[in-house]
Amino acid sequence: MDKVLARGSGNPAARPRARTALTLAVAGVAVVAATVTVASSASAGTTLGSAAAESGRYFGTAVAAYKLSDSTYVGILNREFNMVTPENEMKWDATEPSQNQFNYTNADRIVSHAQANGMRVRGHALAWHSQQPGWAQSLSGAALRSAMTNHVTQVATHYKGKIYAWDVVNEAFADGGTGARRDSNLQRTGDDWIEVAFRAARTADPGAKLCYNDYNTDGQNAKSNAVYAMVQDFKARGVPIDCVGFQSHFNSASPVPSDYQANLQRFANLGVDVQITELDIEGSGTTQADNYGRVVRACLAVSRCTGITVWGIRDSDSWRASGTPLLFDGSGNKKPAYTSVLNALNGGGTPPPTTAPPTTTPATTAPPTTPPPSGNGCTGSLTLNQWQGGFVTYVRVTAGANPINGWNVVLTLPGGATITNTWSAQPSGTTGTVNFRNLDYNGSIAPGQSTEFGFQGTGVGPSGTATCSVR
Ligand code: 9MR
Repeated sequence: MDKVLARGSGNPAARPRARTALTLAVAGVAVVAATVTVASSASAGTTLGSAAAESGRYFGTAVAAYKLSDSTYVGILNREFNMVTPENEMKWDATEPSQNQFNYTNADRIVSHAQANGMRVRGHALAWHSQQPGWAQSLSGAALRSAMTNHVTQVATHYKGKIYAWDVVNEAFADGGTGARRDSNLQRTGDDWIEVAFRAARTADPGAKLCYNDYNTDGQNAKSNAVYAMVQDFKARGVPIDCVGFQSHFNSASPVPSDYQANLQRFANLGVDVQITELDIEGSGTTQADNYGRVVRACLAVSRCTGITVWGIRDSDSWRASGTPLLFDGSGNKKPAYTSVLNALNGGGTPPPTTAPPTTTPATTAPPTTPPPSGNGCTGSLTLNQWQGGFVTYVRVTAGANPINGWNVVLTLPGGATITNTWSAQPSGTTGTVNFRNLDYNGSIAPGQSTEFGFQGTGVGPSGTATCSVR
């Protein structure tokens, strides 16, 4: 389906070893000095794009055409990224400033730059209530519907074969607790405007993945539930949809949701790809870096999360520049958030904190007169996040009075529940009574300390406590 041979794209299974060998060979004499970096992962990528490609994913950025003459900007773009999204140049106002008169000059510059440098392109956005040209803003009813269909058809045809994925429809749902569609001139043409746009896009470019894209849908809430229901309905009725984009614009008022990964996973379970499409996180230093790491690890944990796009390169390029939300500072230097993202892509940040064994020397005096606490030696407590038709359960495993070096948690799922995805533990099955065993990195827990694993499923999830035993 890919028409552009992308740097770092293709069959994930075929690439990593070859790249590793090349990287190490090129590193040559520098290997000794670089031991600390290289040793952490035999196949570590050294740029965002190459690190993401190790797991078959892309790492992209929004690009503004007028910045393609800025050498610092282009240097970072070409070095780090293997997907680009035109930040404004493919929007309706830019591509069809007068009705049926199309202008692709700036969008074409970005597409040409991408093709010349082995990057793929996410098209953004065919149908949206915002950034419409004035002539479209003043249309309604059948005239607007037909103008929209024509726009989708013309633009998707112009770029046929050059787009990895299109944001066919952007931001069509309202914020707040209603789960309603957002009011707009497009919405007032009838509820079916979204599926009409998707069908027109499929007809025009059958090779592009077709995405629905929105914000404030990054965790489970009324808005994301409404998008979920739409995707479920589209899949059931054969409306062509291949992916859902999660914009992921975060700040202190809108932080990374605790169920971010679970939310990506429940959409993936509907049979669509999920993509993080406009990531930026306001902040600085360690806090910002940690949040970026969480987002990247969430995507990596969801097999159908196919890639991540940040919404700009340097902080100064951001639509929210004052919030310094990106991976490079205004001078183009890598920020701690960059390192956190690269480490996460390379798998370096994955293991949850497990507490080191106590460093105090055991007492050499008289043996204890009371026997150490007996029993199972660990406990398992469950936190359930339930929604209609699905759930995520987090299990906290806590050691008793003695250190433990391996654990088993056994619990029984309610009838009809099926596990679809587990992280940080190895499950024995997906229904009924399931035994979860620690992984290599989280079996050892110091006295009184804990670690956490989780699983997602369909149906009603378990809650309460689980039986924990030491291995
Ligand atoms: O980053 C874009 C900015 O340059 C534009 O002025 C703005 C106008 O609406 O759109 C910004 O990009 C938006 C994207 O197209 C859709 N999701 C929200 C993004 C940030 O506003």
